[in-house]
Amino acid sequence: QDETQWWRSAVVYQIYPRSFADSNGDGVGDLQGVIDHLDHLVALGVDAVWLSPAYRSPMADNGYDISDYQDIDPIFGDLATMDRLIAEMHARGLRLVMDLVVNHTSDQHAWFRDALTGPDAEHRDWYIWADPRPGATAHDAGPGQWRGDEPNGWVSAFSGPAWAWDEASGQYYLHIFAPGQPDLNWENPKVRQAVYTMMNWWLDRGVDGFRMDVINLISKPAWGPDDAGPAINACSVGPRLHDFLAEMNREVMATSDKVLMTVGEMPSVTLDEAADVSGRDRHELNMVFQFEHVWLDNGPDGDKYRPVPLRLADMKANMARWAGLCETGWNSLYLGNHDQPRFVSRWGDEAHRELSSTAWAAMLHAHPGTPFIYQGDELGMTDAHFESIDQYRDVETLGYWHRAVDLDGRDPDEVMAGVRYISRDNARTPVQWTAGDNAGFTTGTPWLAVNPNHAEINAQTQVGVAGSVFEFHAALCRLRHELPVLTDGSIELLDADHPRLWWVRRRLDGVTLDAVANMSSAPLDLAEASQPLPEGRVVLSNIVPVADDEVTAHRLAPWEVRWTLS
Ligand code: TEU
Repeated sequence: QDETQWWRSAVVYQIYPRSFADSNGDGVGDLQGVIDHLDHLVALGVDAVWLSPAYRSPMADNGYDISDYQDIDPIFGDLATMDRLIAEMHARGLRLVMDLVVNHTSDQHAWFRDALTGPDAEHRDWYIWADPRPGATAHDAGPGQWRGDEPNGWVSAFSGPAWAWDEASGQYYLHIFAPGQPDLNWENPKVRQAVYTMMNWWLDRGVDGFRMDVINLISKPAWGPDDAGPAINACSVGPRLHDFLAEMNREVMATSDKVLMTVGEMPSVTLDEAADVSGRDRHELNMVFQFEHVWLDNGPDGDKYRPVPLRLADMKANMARWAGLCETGWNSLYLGNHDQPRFVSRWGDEAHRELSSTAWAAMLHAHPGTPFIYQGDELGMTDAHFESIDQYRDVETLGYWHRAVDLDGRDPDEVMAGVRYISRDNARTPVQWTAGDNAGFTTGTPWLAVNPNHAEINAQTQVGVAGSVFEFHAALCRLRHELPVLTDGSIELLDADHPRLWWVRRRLDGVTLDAVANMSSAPLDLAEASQPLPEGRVVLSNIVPVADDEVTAHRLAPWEVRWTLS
């Protein structure tokens, strides 16, 4: 492994601490719970962990609303536990990538509380304030509802206006997400310096990098009263984004004596923009999380709660296209995280759960870029399958439901179908460690219901057990470290239009890796492929091979995936 670019050949595991493991019985996962399960990650063979926010927070958005960047929320532990986590990880050769949420703070952050004291407050200009729209009249409206004189028509990512009214000063403040997540004003150099100082403080504590939450939104565009639509689109890659990231790189990353990993989460980013952010000679970030492939099944107007079926050919084309990013910059590879449903439920087939989850994972890992495994996906965990809206906790889901059902009067059954498909809570149910009570996640009452299928799907029955989904993921990690072609090889997409066959060919220095999968629940006759499968050494498979079987040679079983090296 080339230490100066360790993140190119790494596999990263994402921990959402609230749902990972609870050590003290309060029903919420915590940092001690992470420490207790580090050997799970060693057995899996990942290189680094991205830890979703554990900072002090009133939890309006499960920690993506931070009230103190330099403290740990008591529900997760304290700074001493954090220091122990870093030490225990480093002792096992694991690196820690912290979540950095600096597009916005919590409305309980000391900076915002000061800003609220009035237009002359020291921190007033740390946030984004605007007068009511001239000439418009306001009516009283509940929190999160339109008053009628908002500065413009930007819509928050969690439904409703992106502007919240401050009665005391007679101004609105901008919040692209929840009202409890006011956007920071990055035009103010004091804001930027405060962020860099805080990042360096974490680097001094030993962290190895940052995953930067919606970092493409920090530079706001010039806007007028007639602007409308999702604020998240309007604010993507604003005019000074590259200046800000280059400055951050100079003030933080370049001053570190170790090689950090930085990944910018960037909804709506284009391929060209991502190439600029991650360009090797530009010194901004190492890589990006782009969103195009997880939006392919969004419905009309990009409404993800009115999903349409995924066409595999679209996914194949999209991933092949984004692979191009790795020529000059770098891409990250993911199918799921704490904001997406479980990919096995979404795009696989739970009736073929082990096969379809491993087929998807293998095809993801076959692409150029750094793969991310979201907690539980290495076990083939499924969606929550909640029956009633009362079971959901996610601020985005509940905001959408309120708007669609209570305000717009849509049919609850229809809205519920969308929620069940796409809700972020699908992937936030507790990690299933055992078949026992609460899946071994907690001795108390879990904050979000444990999936009853933990009786069948859990770590205990998979770790060290040949043929399990877990051991398949361990093989993916191993192969990443053994085969340079996975990191550095060229890529070719074969049979691009085939609706069920996924075939990717990687090449490097005379070595060819063919990743071939049947992405359907029916057998696939290989005569349908445009060329014969190459003979070679099978280095990865999710079925038990039948020696010299004529049938297996000429067809792929439902959801069979095969990596062949020649
Ligand atoms: O998410 C940003 C984001 O754009 C989406 O993933 C978001 O979940 C929304 O569904 C878009 O449809 C990041 C975090 O990952 C997410 O958990 C936070 O809620 C959000 O930023 C705000 O900090």
